[in-house]
Formats: sequence, structure tokens, C-alpha cells
Amino acid sequence: MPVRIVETMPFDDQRPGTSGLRKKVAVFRQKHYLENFVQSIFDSIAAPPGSALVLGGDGRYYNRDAIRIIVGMAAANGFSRVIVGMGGILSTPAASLLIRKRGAFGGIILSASHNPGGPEGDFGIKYNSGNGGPAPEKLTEAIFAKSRSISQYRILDGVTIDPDKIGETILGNMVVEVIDPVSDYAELMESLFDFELMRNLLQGDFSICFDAMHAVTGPYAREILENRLGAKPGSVVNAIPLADFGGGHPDPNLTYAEDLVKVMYGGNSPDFGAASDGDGDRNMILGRHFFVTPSDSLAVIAANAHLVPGYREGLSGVARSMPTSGAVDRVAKSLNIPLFETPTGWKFFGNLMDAGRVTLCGEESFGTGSSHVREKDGLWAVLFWLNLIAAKRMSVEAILKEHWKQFGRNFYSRHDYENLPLEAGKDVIETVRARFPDLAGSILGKYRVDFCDDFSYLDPIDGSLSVGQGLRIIFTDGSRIVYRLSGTGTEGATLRIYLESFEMDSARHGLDAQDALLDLISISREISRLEEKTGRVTPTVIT
Ligand code: VG1
Ligand code: CO
Repeated sequence: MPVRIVETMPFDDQRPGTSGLRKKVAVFRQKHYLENFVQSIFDSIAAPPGSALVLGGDGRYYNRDAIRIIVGMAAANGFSRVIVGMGGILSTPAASLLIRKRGAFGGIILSASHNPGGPEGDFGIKYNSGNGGPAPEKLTEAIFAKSRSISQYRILDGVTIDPDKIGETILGNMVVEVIDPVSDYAELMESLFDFELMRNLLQGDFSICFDAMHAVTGPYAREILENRLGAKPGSVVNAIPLADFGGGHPDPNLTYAEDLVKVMYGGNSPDFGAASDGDGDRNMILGRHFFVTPSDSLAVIAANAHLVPGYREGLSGVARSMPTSGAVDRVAKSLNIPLFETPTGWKFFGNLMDAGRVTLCGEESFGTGSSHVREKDGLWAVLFWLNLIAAKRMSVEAILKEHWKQFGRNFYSRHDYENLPLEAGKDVIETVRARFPDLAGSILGKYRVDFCDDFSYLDPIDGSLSVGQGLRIIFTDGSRIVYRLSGTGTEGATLRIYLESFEMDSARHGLDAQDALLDLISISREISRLEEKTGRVTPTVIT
């Protein structure tokens, strides 16, 4: 099969965002668009001849076409092996695991995560390095720079691989290896958690509902929860990955996972509920009539990690993204381990994990994970909770109440305003920034501003500096308001306003978060002149 060198022209919109390049399917289907980006990746990473590449995606529309194109390009760019999940499927954490386990040079993950799929929906692509983690900023910037000057790409013509058949095929000088996407991952989970104990729990009268939202986690959850742990058949719902996620929005939160929320808040609800997102790296944890915020989930996991076999030796440290609540900070303090505060996006955790400085990481956006891979891991978080419940013999709600009693409660909420005109999004941010000098030291209701800043991060391992990572207004009692623009959307701008206050008094722990945060919510809207700038008074999504 001949290598074809194709002349091309650069696109100017291929800068990766918080998590790879995400665009509408129609954008990706433009002639040369995907190829240009993939060649820009290959040119930037300069893999030595003989390298292996892991390749898979969340199964969304265009996944299969993209797999075929990328396999052909890998063969034409000197890779000696491409390891593909059967059907072109790999969850993001499973891809991270495979890169590590197989010693691959890196991997390409095809996903737009929680964004809707289908011909009118979104598609995405990102590169993960040999440690299994998302490319660091320096590399994504290099890829973007290449994409601006690209003039040709290399591809093997006539690639016909069958991604549905496990086994090896020779393609030019390269081997295409189609593997079972689930088994390595399931094996790793068995090595971390007490499956015996969890089996006792799940085979008793403890009931669970796991909503895979027609996305990639279905096959993983079925195998692990139902087949290996003995949860009742049907405990995993919406388990078959569909190219359009059944028309849904595979984002596990109280708005988009509404079917599960109804089940968990209805009569005769299961004891435990959970959901994951399009590519399987996010998780939502629910108890009976009870929602666990991701920030609290991270804190509870940290405080109880010693109860889980894989973490019995203790944690070397924990990290959270800046907007994530400070609940885990107090756990770290009591465990006497370091706490790192990083910008939004999993790519900032990789160096800390590689250096052995942290074991657990988490984000407020339903992402939790550990150094078992270099991505956040939805099903891992679910298994962690089930292991904790089995070990503590307590309900989700009781675990949280006990935790708050010991550590206090961080009331926390994120308000998203989606699909704003781009200019309006920027305007809100600039409005807040312009008020910084007046805000410092001022009194707003019962709050006094301690300081305001634009968050930046100096990576303690490689010394790289990341600026412009979100505006923070921090009050003297530790309450916070944070403003950021999303880097994962594909339509207009999404403004995120993060709100947090701390309460030690357990008599007040039962309050609804929105009620507890009422004053901060109105202060956040006033400071940003939100209604005047955007015409919005109600968030699109509240988590
Ligand atoms: C969002 C979340 C962020 C997360 C990112 C990728 O980014 O806020 O915490 O890391 O999505 O998650 P943004 O820039 O839209 O706020 V996933 O599950 O898409 O890989
Ligand atoms: Co995701």
C-alpha cells in the first residue's frame, strides 16, 4: 500500500481547549480538517520509529471514520503498532491505562466528553502522552502552532481494518491490534478494591442504579458491576453506547442525568445511584434522596482512603482544581499531607502524580481520580464509594453527615450560563476584573473581601507558568466567588460562576446549598453586572 503525501492548507481554529480540540461534527468533516490536526500531533511529538500508539473513542458519531483515517496516518508516519479498542471504543481512563500498560509512546482519544453527539453534535480529539495523561500545555500549544503552518500530511491509502474483530492485522509496516477494551481495566479495578466485600454488599439487599447514559461506560459497568460484583441484572441502565447517546446530553449532573435523579428521589429508590459521562471519566454519586457534590466526594474519598486496599498505605498528597471547594483541604490538613491547587483541567495533575507528590485528584466538575491512571475515572469513583459503603456499613447520606460533623461543610455550587454571545462572555470577565481595585477590602453584606486575583499556577515539577486561569474573589471567612469561561464548549461562550461558603455548625449542615449561598449568588451577579451584560437572570445549569 502506497503512502500518499497530501497537499493541504492550514485551518486557523485548531487550538486545543481545556481537554483537546472540540468542534461540531460538521467542522471535523471538512476536507483535511481531522488529517491536518492528526499530522500536527505526529509532527509535534516526533515519535521514534517503532513506536506504538493507543487509539479509541467514546463511540460517538464519526468515531469509526476517524479511527480509519488515523490508523492510515499512523502507518504512514512510522508507527509500528496501533492498539485499538474493539469497535473503536475505549473509555478515557481505559485508554490512559493501556498507554501505560503497553508502554505506548502515546494515545489518541476521540471524544467530546459530555457534549452531545450525532451528526449535529460535537466531536473531539486529544493526544495523551506516554504517562497516559493529557498532553501538557506546552505540547498542545506546539500542536496548535504546527496546525497553523501545515502544508502536507501523510496517509496510507485503502485502509480496510475491521475494528470489530479482536486480533492483529498487518498494514504496511505496521500492526493493527484490536483488543477487548474492558478486560485490562476490569483487572486493574479488581487489584484496587475489595471485590469480595463489595460482592457481599451487592448480592445482599443493597440496590444500585448506574446510568451509563448510552455512552462509553456501559460495557465497563456491566462487566464490573453486574458480572464480576453480582449486582442484580438491570442495575446498569442505558448500557449500550450509541452514536448520538440516544439524543441525550451525556453529562452526569442534576440537570442532564434527570432520569437517574428521578429514580433516586422517587419512592422505593435504590440505595445508591451513579452516572458517568460520554467518555467515562466523570462520575455523579447519589444516595437515596441525596446528592454528593463532587468536591465533597473528593474529600470523603481522601478521608477514608485507608479503608480501600489499593490505598491502605495512605496518600502521598491530594490535588484539586482551583474552583473545586476547599473541603478536601481540611482533610489533607488533618492527614498531614500536602494539598495542591491547580488550574482547571486534568492535564495539570499529571506532573504531580508522575513525581509521586499526589495520589488523589479531583475537580468540582464531576471528575475524581487517582494515580492508578493519568485521567479522571468515573467508574473508579463509583467503585470507591461502593467499597467505602461496604466497609463502613453506612448509607451515602450518613457518610456525608458524619464527614461534615468532623470537618465542617463547604456549601458549594456552580452556576453555568451556556451559549452566551462570545463578546458577552468576555465582557462579564472584564467587568469583574475592572472592579478588582475597588473590591479589595470592601464589605459586601456580611462578607468582607480579603483579596481578588486572576489565578495563575507555577508547576512545582517543571516550572511552567499558566496564567489567566479564572478570577477569584476571596472573602475573609474563606468564602469564594470564582468566574471562568469554559474551554470545552463549541457554541458561543459558557460562563461559569463558582460559589462557596464554609459552615462548621452542624445545626446548619442540613440547609439546601442554594439557600445557604443566596447572598453570595446575588453578590456574584451584582459584581459582574450579569443581567445588564448578558440579559440572563437564571443559569442554564446549576450543579
Ligand atoms: C470542563 C470542566 C473541567 C474539566 C473539563 C474536561 O472544562 O469544568 O473541570 O476538566 O471540562 O472534562 P471547562 O473549560 O468547560 O470548564 V471532560 O469530562 O470533557 O474531559
Ligand atoms: Co469526560
